[in-house]
Amino acid sequence: MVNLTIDGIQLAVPEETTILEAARTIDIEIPSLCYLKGINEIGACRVCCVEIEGMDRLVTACNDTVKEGMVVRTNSPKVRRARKNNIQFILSQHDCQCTNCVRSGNCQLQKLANDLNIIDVPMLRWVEDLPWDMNFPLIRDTKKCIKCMRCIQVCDKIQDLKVWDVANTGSRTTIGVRGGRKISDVACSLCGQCITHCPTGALRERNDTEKFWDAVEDPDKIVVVQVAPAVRTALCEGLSVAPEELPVGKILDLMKRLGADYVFDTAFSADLTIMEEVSEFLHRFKMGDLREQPMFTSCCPGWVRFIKSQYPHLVKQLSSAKSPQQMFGAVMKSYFAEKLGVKPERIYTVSLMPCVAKKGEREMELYYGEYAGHDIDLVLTTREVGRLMREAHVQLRSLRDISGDTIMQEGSGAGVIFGASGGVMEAALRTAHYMLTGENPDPDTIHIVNQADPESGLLEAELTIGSIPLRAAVVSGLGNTRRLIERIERGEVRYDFVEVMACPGGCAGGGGQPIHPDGGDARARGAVLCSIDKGMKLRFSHENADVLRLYDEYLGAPMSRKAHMLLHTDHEV
Ligand code: HC1
Ligand code: SF4
Repeated sequence: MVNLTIDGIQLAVPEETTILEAARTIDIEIPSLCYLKGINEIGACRVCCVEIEGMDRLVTACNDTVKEGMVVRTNSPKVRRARKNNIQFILSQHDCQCTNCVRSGNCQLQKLANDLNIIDVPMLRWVEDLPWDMNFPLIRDTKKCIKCMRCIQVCDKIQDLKVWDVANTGSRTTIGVRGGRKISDVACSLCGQCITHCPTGALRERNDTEKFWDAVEDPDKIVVVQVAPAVRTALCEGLSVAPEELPVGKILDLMKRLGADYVFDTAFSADLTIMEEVSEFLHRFKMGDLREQPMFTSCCPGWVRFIKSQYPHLVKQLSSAKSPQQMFGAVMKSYFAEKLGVKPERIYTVSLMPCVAKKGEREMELYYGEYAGHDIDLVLTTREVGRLMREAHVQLRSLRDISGDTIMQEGSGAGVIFGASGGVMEAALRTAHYMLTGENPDPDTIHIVNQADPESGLLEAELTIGSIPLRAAVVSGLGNTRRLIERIERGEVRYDFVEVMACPGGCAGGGGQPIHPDGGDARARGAVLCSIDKGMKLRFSHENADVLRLYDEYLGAPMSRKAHMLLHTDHEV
């Protein structure tokens, strides 16, 4: 242990502890901006500077470690002046139009400037402004970039894609797409992790909220909304209330209040995905086609973009089942349109998703009978839903906990856990057990969802269903995924079925979720989904009465010709 004094308080901490972490153990919060524990500890912004007795120069607390006998001052006049100067220097190169910034009220720079009592905006120096494709789902505003390097580090260390790099030199130094290329020309997975780790408004999703207002105003459009599993764990965060205070039923009511005609829970189509994906898996598995093993889940569009750009030879191993988002749209524009007696073109499908890549996934077209456009017309992130709610000044206390509309009202707990890493696999294994043995397993004995190792993002399971041995793996985070795929490719491990989610922790940690200074807690959000599942009567996708009716009245059976045309896709095209 190392003994030191911080602001007159004596303490002992393990060797190699940074001054910033040591101070936190005694509840002294040293202000920081670029710091992200374990990911970005480079002292770039110098906001965490502190004074050390006996040293002339100030040191950065985020990457300087404690020394025996060290005396640290975190709040001396010299420190306060330097900290203020450092923030003023950053502000001098920053577009300070806070009033119309998407991060206003949730910007770490804004908060720090305010906390440090900075009321004079220093003279604006020249601010770099690189051009950007505003149609791309991920938007970068260089004028808001503070060169903290978090995006570079997250994309490199967590997602292993290295999309961002330092651009220009000297006073024009900024961050841009590596090699000066266009974002649409590089292998961005659209996971949005750089957005949720950006301290300012330099990165955001494309704003699609106006399209929603246009749709609900259009009398020819029938606006049909679905709410993804992970949205119900996080929308509450923007309102600073507990998840129980904003259950999915209230989100459905919110969307009706905003003008939607019909509202549904994506858990319904997650159950439908399970029916198709498990049937496909068992078919591939029984055929013993090892060329095609393991079969990979395909519901995460960040992962699908990743495998297509990084491992194109493995794309054939993706399940051909569309994601729940896409299946929902396909069913709406066929079965549901028929039930309503309207043309598919009148149905306008909106998805509320914790995800930025879903905005890219919607480009997938629906080919069925006559061409009917896209399965999904509009994708809004959890953050955009929060903005719509504020814009329409809907008060949380006025929302009622309603049910989704018929005839896609039911969603099982298995569908709900899709939103946490391991949830798709657990839901699939519940139904695979039933399909193989004719009996339901005890769902509480399959421990997969939200159970992956926090370090590696990986969970491996060997299980026997009936008399059939199965090897499954679950992984989240694209860097973790790359490590797993390389082990599979080297023949070190063998699996039958692998679930991959691009964002650490799964959709709960999605790039469209509310933003927190430390990136947010995906595992805590996942735990909310697990407890919702545990509290539900319906725990199995294959017992969803509305899904069964859909097969009965319309699709025939899982993997039928009609199911194939509507609910599956060819990822290799
Ligand atoms: Fe997801 Fe999915 S779980 S991909 O994370 O399969 O976005 O929540 O909606 O489609 O159901 C996201 C979440 C979501 C799909 C489902
Ligand atoms: Fe990298 Fe994901 Fe950001 Fe794309 S969205 S740049 S892959 S972190």
